[in-house]
Amino acid sequence: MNPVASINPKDAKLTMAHFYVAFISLFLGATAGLLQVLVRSGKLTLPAGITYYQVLTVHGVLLALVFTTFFIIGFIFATQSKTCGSYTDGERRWGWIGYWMMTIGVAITATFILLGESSVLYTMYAPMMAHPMHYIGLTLVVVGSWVCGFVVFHRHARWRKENRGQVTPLLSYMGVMTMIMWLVACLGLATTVLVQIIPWSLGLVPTIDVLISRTLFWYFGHPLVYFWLLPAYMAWYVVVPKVIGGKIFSDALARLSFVLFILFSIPVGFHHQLLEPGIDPFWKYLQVVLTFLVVIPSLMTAFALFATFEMRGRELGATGLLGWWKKMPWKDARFFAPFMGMLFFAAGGAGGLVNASHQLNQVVHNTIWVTGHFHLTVGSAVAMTFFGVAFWIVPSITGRKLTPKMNKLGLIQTWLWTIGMVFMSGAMHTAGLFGAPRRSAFSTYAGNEDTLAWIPYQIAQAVGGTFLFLGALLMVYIFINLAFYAPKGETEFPVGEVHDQAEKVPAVFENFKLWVAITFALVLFAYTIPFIDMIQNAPPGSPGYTNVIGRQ
Ligand code: HEM
Ligand SMILES: [Cu+2]
Repeated sequence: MNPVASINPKDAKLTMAHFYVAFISLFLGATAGLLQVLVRSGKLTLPAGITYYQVLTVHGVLLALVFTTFFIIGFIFATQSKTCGSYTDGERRWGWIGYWMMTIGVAITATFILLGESSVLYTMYAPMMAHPMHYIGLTLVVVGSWVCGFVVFHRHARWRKENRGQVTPLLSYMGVMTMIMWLVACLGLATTVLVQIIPWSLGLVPTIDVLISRTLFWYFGHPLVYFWLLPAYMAWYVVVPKVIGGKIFSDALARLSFVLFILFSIPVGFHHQLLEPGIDPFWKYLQVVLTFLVVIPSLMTAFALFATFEMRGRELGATGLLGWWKKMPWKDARFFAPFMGMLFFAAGGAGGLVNASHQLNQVVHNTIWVTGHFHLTVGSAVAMTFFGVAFWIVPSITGRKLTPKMNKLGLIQTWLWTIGMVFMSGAMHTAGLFGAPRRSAFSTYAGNEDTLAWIPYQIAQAVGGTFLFLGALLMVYIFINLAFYAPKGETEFPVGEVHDQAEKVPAVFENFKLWVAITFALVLFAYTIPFIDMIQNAPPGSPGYTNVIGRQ
């Protein structure tokens, strides 16, 4: 083991184990993405009986669920070990138990997707029905992630006990908040999977209530996107300021924004169901209002980040409104990648306002616009931030050096992703406005003229997707180099300090019970009556539909 590693090498091993799964998933998921854009351009037909839905299931599950979750948990473990101090042997053992549960779960689910038994996409909407083992595998992933969550809670509580009265390390606090959000969100997923879907896929019950299942899914599905985003915010609030040589604008503001994200991202799942019959418009309206409240912490974040940039720029002598721009370390991949992610996030956020607006949603619902949207948010803002983190965290915790060559490749990687995403996402947004559907293979719809107009955009999408695929390959190459081949040595683990003039941190932020209680109160407020409605007016359930011959 390397003595210059920036965290306890045993903790580093646990984090790296998570990262291996994450980057293998990135590689396989990006390969699926390339196949999708090629199929949709009309230039490729999938060979050997592989179906478009099967490939799309691989893509969604591996990138949106596996890459993200494994990277996030690895990242939270490393940042907590760095800022609170290393885990005890007992804590670490539980970390490994969680890791193996998740990894075995992924292996089971991946097997059944590859066998063609589970082409139900990553949202696994009923009444599409997968093989029961698909759901059982995913259950293991979720339960494993909970085990990891409890390790994070335990380490944080131990720090508090050992440092009574002091403000907890910001990164550890943020890790705890992220895992709280994840646990509360997962209650919805666990309910539909354990109570409805698994018994139905096993044939124990003949039908499923689709509306309830989807509602429980989206109760989970929206906070899921914030589970992806909050770790990127951890990097933006705490790591990026240090990378540019500045200070965190305000610890209290960062904590407040995390609290608000929890409150406003759980009781809002209906904004994914605006066109769902069977939900009273009033409750959709209410959840849309709660959705728009998330603008507050988003703008707080944007303000804090750009304030940090400006303060640092002025320290370095910048003047005028945008003088700081020239003072930023553009040649540092640890800065450049997350910064481009932030820019993409601003665009993605604007599109999100469209999605969440009831009337505009009618135009874009289920079109490829939506896919364009979330490739800006999770596919760029989050993914590029994670790449930017990987550039330093991998060598830092394994006791290696981020060489100038890898830094340069990191800059090229960021450009590939940026160019690819501008093309792909731009084409998706535009074609979506013309009505091109998401989740569809290539079709000329019997020569219908309106649909022929989509084809140029689908070709642009394929060009962008090819750049992205190259970007993903380069990222995997950089990861392997940093993990196994980079020279031994020290790499900074950048943890920002708070600005001297920042406000003190009020103790109430540390009152997790209070935030969870308010969250549940909001959830009950937003969901109780609609659920009573759904149960009282339940339609007859649906049998399962599958593309597998011989299974019903
Ligand atoms: C090589 C890079 C990528 C390419 C070429 C790519 C391409 C695509 C395409 C063409 C679709 C839409 C297919 C359709 O609806 O018919 C899609 C869907 C999707 N992508 Fe990507 N993507 C890439 C990277 C990512 C990343 C990094 C993430 C997330 C971290 C991601 C998450 C998703 C998700 C969640 C879907 C929706 C799947 C579904 O509708 O079930 N993609 N991608
Ligand atoms: Cu949402």
